[in-house]
Amino acid sequence: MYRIETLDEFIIKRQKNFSTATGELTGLLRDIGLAAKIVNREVNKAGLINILGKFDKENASGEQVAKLDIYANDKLIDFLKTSGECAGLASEELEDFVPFPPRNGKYGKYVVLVDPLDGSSNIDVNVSVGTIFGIYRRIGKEDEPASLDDFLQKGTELVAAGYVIYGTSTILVYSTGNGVNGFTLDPSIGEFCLSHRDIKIPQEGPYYSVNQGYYLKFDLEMRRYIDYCSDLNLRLRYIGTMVADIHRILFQGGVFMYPNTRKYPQGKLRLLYECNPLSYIVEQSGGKAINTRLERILELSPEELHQRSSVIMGSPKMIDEMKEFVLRYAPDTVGG
Ligand code: AHM
Ligand code: MG
Repeated sequence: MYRIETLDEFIIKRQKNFSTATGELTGLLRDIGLAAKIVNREVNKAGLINILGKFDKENASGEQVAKLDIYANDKLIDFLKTSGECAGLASEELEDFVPFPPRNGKYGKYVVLVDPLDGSSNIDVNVSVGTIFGIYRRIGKEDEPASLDDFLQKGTELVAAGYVIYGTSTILVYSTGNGVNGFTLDPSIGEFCLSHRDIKIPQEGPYYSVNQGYYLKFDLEMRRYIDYCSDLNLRLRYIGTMVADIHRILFQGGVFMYPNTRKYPQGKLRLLYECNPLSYIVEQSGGKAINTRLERILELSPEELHQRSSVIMGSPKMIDEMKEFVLRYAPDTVGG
């Protein structure tokens, strides 16, 4: 008989496959799942209560943030701070990382990076938003508090990453480096239930996702590639919530691009808590993720918390095709 499998059950079952696992990462993932449920509750009732609107402050990247961003940020801190497994959190909403206090004299083994509410400009109009997270094992010792170096690790060092999409249903997708699985929140029982086992991105797909409004601000090679997508009659879909655009591509195939523009010469999206976790998921599902210099996103060396990057990710065949455009039109821009 078919029996549902909850996120907690799944995480614990996976932990048992690793004889050396101590349960700390398991606890951390469960805490993130719990925080996601609380954020989901608030996102769902955002239209009903007076939580919408803007605070009179800007986030660390100089953009206006909606109140729910702060709420999601605070909930993640609340849940992770007391968990004991996490030594600190860095977030799009905070200029500096937050170190967490020790438990029983020991600091947590892991640090977490988050974009608490991705796509926040979509909240006011009832369009999907998301949460993105990446987890690293700390470089520092357990008797020392978290330091910046713990957070400035390459994406290749991620031990787990994922996202939550608050859409027509709420889905949590994550990987610990052994494939990608998705869990849909069943509101009647308040549990994330395994709904998408071992997600594999299609080799190619019918969608391209880019803010075409910036077309004239992109470099020539990206314009030529976008022309090519259009010539192929690929369908343009751009939600303005990266999580939602990637979610579509993960299941139906396609390519997501946020190239550098004149306004954002390094790209707009943040390497550590937007590009890296989603690149990890895309790669774990069989896809590829690179920047416009054709460097693998996960191999980029971060220098600061809020570092930006250009990004192109999605179905592997399409990324390979995109590379050809860069090599043809701008061979000199290609990185080492
Ligand atoms: P946010 O995390 O501050 O909401 O911004 C990130 C978002 C991505 O989710 C989305 O792909 C992009 O910024 C949209 O930017 P633009 O409006 O420039 O196309
Ligand atoms: Mg955001």
